[in-house]
Parts: sequence; structure tokens; C-alpha cells
Amino acid sequence: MNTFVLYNYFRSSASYRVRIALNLKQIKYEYKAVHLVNNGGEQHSPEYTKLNPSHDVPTLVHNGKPIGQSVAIIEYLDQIEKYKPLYPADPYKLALVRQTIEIVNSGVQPLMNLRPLALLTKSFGASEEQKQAWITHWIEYGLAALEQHLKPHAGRYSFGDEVTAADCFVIPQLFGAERFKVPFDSHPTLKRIFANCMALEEFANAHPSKQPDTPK
Ligand SMILES: N[C@@H](CCC(=O)N[C@@H](CS)C(=O)NCC(=O)O)C(=O)O
Repeated sequence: MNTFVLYNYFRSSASYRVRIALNLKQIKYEYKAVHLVNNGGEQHSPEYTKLNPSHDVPTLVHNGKPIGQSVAIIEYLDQIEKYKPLYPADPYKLALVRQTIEIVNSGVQPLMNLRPLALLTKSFGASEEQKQAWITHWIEYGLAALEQHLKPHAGRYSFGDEVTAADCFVIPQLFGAERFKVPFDSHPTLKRIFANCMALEEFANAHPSKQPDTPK
């Protein structure tokens, strides 16, 4: 039997990326919630860290085999399920999709993650206002980079009129901008991509507001 179990958290943008990819691939999965705050953070529990040494979500377990890191998981899904390819075959287009992914995955999201924010308070005494200023700075930096990068290539979605892996990363980053109250109205390409992706049920159903662990 082919089983997929996704350890994730409703509000986690990295989890949201993988939920979108699973939906696009029409892969059914078991949802296992890992609460990032309760009980000191369930991502640190001994059972969970056996699956994921980075103490973070998501982790996908396919037929008993765990994979961490959303980039690795989405590439894996694209290789094992050929329905709706998420990466272009053309090497240059592929590089541009990966460039988009890295702007989000290594350029912005790590700086607004729970653990650096907690350290800003614990080790450097940052106030809530200072942390918000930090988050706003890095999100705005990422939004500007994404707008400029995607503008010449975008159609309905980040690259033309077909959904790619880039959209699996851009949309959760835009959700993060909304969550932290950083507007992206001045970025017309990003606004268009967001509206068109959110009109697709694969994106809408993966949204943090609709998950089994979303607070009622
Ligand atoms: N590069 C990782 C990032 C994973 C990540 O940062 N996950 C966050 C939630 S979005 C997390 O689990 N944070 C837990 C913590 O900071 O303690 C990926 O793409 O999977």
C-alpha cells in the first residue's frame, strides 16, 4: 500500500508549501498535527526529532520513509508522481523556478521563523515592536525581489499560465505577508499571481485557515 503521512502545522508556511504540492499531485495523505507552541513545541519531542533532526515541520513520511525540508519533499513528490509536473524541463526555466524558491526558502522565511524570533527576545531583549520591524524589513525585501524576478515571466501564475513549484513557495510567502500585516498592494505581479492561485481549490484547500488543527 502507498501511504503518505504529513507531519505539519496549520500556520506553518513551509507546511503550506507541501500541502499545496500534495493537492496539485492529487495525493491523499494523513494529516498529523505538530503543535509548534504547545508543550514547549512538539517539534522538539523525542518521537518527532527521530523523524526530523532539524526540529521543524514539515516532514513527509512515504511508506514509512521520512523526508524533511519542503524543497526536498516537493522535488521528491514531483519525481514519484508524474501527474502535473511542477518543474519545467528547460534548464534555464528550471533555474528561474529554483531561483524563486530560494528567494523564499533561504532569503526570507528563515528570518521570520519562530526560533530566530524567540532568540531576538531571549538573547537580545527585542520588544514586540522591534520584532515586527525586523519581520517587516525582511518580508518587504523578499516581496521586492519576487516582484522584480517574476514580472517578466508571470502569466496567470509565477511562470506563464501553468502552475509550477514556484507558486508552492510564493503563495505561502504572501500568506506570511498578510499574517504579519505587510501589504503587497504595490506589487501588481504578486497580487495577480496570488488572486489566480487562490482561485484554485488545490491552493485554497491547503490554506492555514482550513486545516484540521486550525483553531475554531
Ligand atoms: N527550510 C525548512 C523550514 C522549516 C521551518 O522553518 N518550519 C517552521 C515552521 S514554518 C518550524 O517548524 N519552526 C519551528 C521552530 O522554529 O521551532 C523547510 O522548508 O521545510
